[in-house]
Amino acid sequence: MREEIISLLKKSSPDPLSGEVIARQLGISRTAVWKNIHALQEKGYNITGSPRRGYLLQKIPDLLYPGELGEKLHTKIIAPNPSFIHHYHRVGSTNNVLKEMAEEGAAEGTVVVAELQETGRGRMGRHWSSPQGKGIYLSLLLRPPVSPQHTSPLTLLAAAAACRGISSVLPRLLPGIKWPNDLLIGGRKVCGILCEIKAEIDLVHYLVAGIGINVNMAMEDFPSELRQSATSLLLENEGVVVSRLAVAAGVLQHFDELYAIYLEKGTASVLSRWREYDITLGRSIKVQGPGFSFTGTASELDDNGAIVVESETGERKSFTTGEVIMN
Ligand code: BTX
Repeated sequence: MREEIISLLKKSSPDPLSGEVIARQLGISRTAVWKNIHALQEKGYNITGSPRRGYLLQKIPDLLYPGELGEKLHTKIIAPNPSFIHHYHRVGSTNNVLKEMAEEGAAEGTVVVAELQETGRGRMGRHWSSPQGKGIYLSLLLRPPVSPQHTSPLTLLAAAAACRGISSVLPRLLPGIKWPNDLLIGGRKVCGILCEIKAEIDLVHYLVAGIGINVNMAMEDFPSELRQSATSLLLENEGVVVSRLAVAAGVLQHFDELYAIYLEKGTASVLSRWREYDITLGRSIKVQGPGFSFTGTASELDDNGAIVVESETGERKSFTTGEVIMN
């Protein structure tokens, strides 16, 4: 009912709509209209009411409500309708919430978004800073018909989709991808991606792609240890507030398009999109992870998205996981 009221108010805007008309169109009482308007105001919608003119929607909140996000999407697989989107004001980690849903049979394309993560996770058990209402914390569920060893391109796909989503709202900003999927602007991290899979040897049950984007953080919103290495879209946008709804919708829209291409045409199509944003290849780097470290020049991506590194002595190694440090 509330979504129907919002929809009527949006259609009528910038003119107000009387309680009587809303009540008649939705077949409810004027008291029910008033109660729903009050509930919407509590949810952050700025609706003014005057006894003679009626209700006027002044502003929608920049919260990632399914109705608002869904309205901006024209997707086929990822959140094809708003019922695929699950919004929380506060969670531990959106990846954890979505993994539980996946275990219970949630469909491919299900999306979880949150305003705040208490225990947002990065790779290898690291923490992801997720202050309330400042960033985008979203996870989406895929059930790709591929074997587990062929899922690494999907993490690259998530990075390319995030770059495209950001650029669709802020074309002036030029995010680059540090392999495999850190988005940097001016050398500082603006977005991180955590993909987790559940699989058997030759069958993927599901993959959860978690995307965290720093949108409206001022420098003081970051913990002090991140202030040298992190940035936000607001900071890169000369302090002008950025619509989280628009960025989240842009990312989901581009994810949907790239995933459809991936399903139809395979990995090579993803790698070419990823390369458009790459800032790693050709650079002198160190790749490290549990029990390994290798220094050399990032020479290419192999057919599966692994990075090939060539040392000074000509030794070549490829890595499917690891942390890249750029020299
Ligand atoms: P990562 O392991 O590449 O990055 C984690 C590291 O990045 C941390 O150790 C810290 O140094 C730094 N860091 C932490 N928070 C931020 C931040 N907000 N901005 C910049 N740097 C930061 C990256 O892992 C993967 C992050 C995925 C986050 C999403 S949010 C939705 C989903 N749910 C969830 O729990 N994780 C994902």
